[in-house]
Amino acid sequence: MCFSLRQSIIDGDIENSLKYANECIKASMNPLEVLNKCVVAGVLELGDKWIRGEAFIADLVAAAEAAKVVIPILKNEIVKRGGKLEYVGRAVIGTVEGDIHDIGKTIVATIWEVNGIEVIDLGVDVPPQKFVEAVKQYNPDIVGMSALLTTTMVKQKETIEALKAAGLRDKVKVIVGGAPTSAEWAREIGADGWAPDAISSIDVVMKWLREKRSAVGEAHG
Ligand code: B1M
Repeated sequence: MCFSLRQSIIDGDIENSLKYANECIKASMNPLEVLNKCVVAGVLELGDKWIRGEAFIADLVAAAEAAKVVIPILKNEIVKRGGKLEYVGRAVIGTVEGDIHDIGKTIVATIWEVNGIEVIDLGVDVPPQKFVEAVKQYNPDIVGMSALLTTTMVKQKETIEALKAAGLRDKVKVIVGGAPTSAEWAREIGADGWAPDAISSIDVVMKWLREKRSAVGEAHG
């Protein structure tokens, strides 16, 4: 079943991707494992083919679309199996300006949501000023930025600078991620945190939310 789902993602076949994702759920497979081993693995396998010249960009786009249709179904299942529904914090997330890769960002947003974080997803190609406006509008605890290109990583830095210039930097914790980024890069640009994948990003942001709650508790106690 996982193999069929992975193949449907590779084929960019939305109908079959939905069918096999639902079959995986009916068979009581772990939805997080299905996400990683069947959906993400399919996109990455196709990415490798593309690098070898065995697939076209249009194939990658179709695979990404199929993946994004399946992600909400798996998310619902994760919530059903005990993911949190009450919000413990709020985050604004987006893929930085010039970058349209959004599968990783969407998975990070999904994992945050099922752990009880209200997520405002600004989408892709988000300019620094749009992050600034979103912080003013939504007053989040966390700002998350994803970048998949070495040429767009610098926008994470520019966004942090824009937050500083707007006097908002101290109001939020900033986490950055995406394949070309690293802990060292995060430190260099003045982010508060970095995570290599969606699952480990939860430890980072939950720690911040716990610290914030206990600081508020102490102030009121
Ligand atoms: Co593009 N692409 N792409 N691409 N693409 C890469 C990234 C590339 C590495 C492929 C390669 O050459 N080896 C390469 C970048 C090279 C570089 O800069 N170092 C590349 C290139 C060059 C390009 C174009 C320039 C190609 C062209 O047009 N000539 C172009 C750029 C478009 C643009 O953005 N302006 C382009 C276009 C595309 C598609 C549109 C076709 C498609 C994206 C579709 C979509 O997302 N809707 C696409 C894809 C699919 C890929 C690959 C194959 C897969 C990316 C992906 O979805 N990975 C990718 C090669 C690869 O990664 N093997 C490639 C799966 C995803 C789950 O992982 O996004 O890494 P990832 O997210 C992970 C972690 O990084 C982390 O957690 C996630 C989940 O665990 N994470 C965070 C991510 N964000 C985080 C944020 C956090 C914390 C953790 O906190 C906020």
